[in-house]
Amino acid sequence: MVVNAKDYDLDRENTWCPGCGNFAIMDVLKKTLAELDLPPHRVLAVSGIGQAGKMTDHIRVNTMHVLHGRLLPVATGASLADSGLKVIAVGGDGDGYAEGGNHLIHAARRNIDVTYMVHNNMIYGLTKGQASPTSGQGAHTPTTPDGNPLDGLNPIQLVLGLKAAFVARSFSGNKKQLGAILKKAFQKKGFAFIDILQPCPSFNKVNTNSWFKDRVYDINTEGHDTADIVQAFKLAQEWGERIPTGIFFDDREDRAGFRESLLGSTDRPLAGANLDPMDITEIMEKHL
Ligand SMILES: Cc1ncc(C[n+]2csc(CCOP(=O)(O)OP(=O)(O)O)c2C)c(N)n1
Ligand code: SF4
Repeated sequence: MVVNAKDYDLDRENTWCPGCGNFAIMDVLKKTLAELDLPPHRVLAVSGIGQAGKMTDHIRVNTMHVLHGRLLPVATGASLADSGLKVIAVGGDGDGYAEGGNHLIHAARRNIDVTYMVHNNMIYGLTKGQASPTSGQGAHTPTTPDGNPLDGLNPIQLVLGLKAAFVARSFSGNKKQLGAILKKAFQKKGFAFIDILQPCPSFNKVNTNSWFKDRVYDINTEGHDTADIVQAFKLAQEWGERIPTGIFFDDREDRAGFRESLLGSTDRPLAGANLDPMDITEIMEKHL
């Protein structure tokens, strides 16, 4: 089957603001799925509430638009239930690092077979610009009118610390790099995490497209060995005049995914698995 990027188009009104980084990310996602010849019926995109989460309104694959912060539990269930699905989770930095932060921790340590794309615009876009976990210290937002007293969360360090199978950062303004990273992420077995820097021209007037463009550089073209997690940690500490992007860590160990750990097999649907259920009649009778 030969799939074209246009096969993923959905003709629906789009409410993203002009100049929003979400357009480029969606464009690259569709092109990458086509490059990998993944037909729409074999893909499930799960998104949380937010501007990034609206992606599932505009891409013709199986979709679930779920509660804010809860996309990873749903993606976990779907990837367990059907090994034939390519499961993608898409959300914002608020969705994934604030309300959904606990799910991120356990998705990474369980090594769920999901590609997780976080559109990181360093604020809450949909709800009009409040501070998010990645907002920088001093950022003036409606919830931090005197400047954010906290330092921004570093998602790359966090997820490297969880030894996720694949850890990367890209930028919506570098479609070539984003496409190459997404392609590798989709081919990775286990949890593949990509933090994608994106401008929100309507509410983030500091971290603009040119602000990112002036700072980002590619660690892979500078020779970073993606098997070296210690060096990855060192690189991940950098944030300021230079911002490292690229693949930080690509685990060479063929670790079991969550499905394999639970079911011992990667190709059986959950419904067909022999889970050896125990008889709980005695317990029920004792306590009812
Ligand atoms: C359970 C729940 N909590 C909070 C909200 C309100 N809410 C909706 S979107 C959002 C934050 C959006 O920011 P982010 O996840 O970074 O995505 P963006 O819109 O910037 O892409 C919040 C707090 C909600 N809808 N549901
Ligand atoms: S508010 Fe920001 S994140 Fe939302 S669509 Fe507009 S530019 Fe994009």
